[in-house]
Amino acid sequence: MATENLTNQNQGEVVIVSVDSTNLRFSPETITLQEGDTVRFFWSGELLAHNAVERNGLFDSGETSRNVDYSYTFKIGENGTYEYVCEPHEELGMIGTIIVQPILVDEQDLEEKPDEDDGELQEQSGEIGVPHVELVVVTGILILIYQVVRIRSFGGIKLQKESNSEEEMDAEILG
Ligand SMILES: [Cu+2]
Repeated sequence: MATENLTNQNQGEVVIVSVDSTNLRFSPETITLQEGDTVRFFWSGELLAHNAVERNGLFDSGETSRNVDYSYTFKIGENGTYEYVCEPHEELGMIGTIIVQPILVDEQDLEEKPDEDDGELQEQSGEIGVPHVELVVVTGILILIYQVVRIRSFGGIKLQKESNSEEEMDAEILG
């Protein structure tokens, strides 16, 4: 299922490899593709007959020819570096390289998702941090209020004692 999605998402580029003016070199000699992309070996009316054969047989354009139009599409999972040769001219250095990179689209999605999670976790810890500061401030204010109330109630007790002695004096006067 996932593989089908990857194939559909990737439109696939086609990169053409031909033979250069020396008649003994692929052009370009090295190409870089992504999985799903296609290499197209294409030449016509060449002086010499050539072919393109991957060293491990992954692709093979067949018999050497002065006119070749052969394509190979790299499948998902076929990332890697591939060397291919023109069989009659390999010893003369007619060798090419294809670098096939894995598709990055879904890897990027996978990389982005943990980043988003990290961001959420950081935000959450930030939210926890703010109440901590508020708690300290509120505790400090409560301690201040408690002390103010204590001082005021001591004053109140003194006032009560004073009024008590006044009452006593009144009682003495009345008596
Ligand atoms: Cu050749």
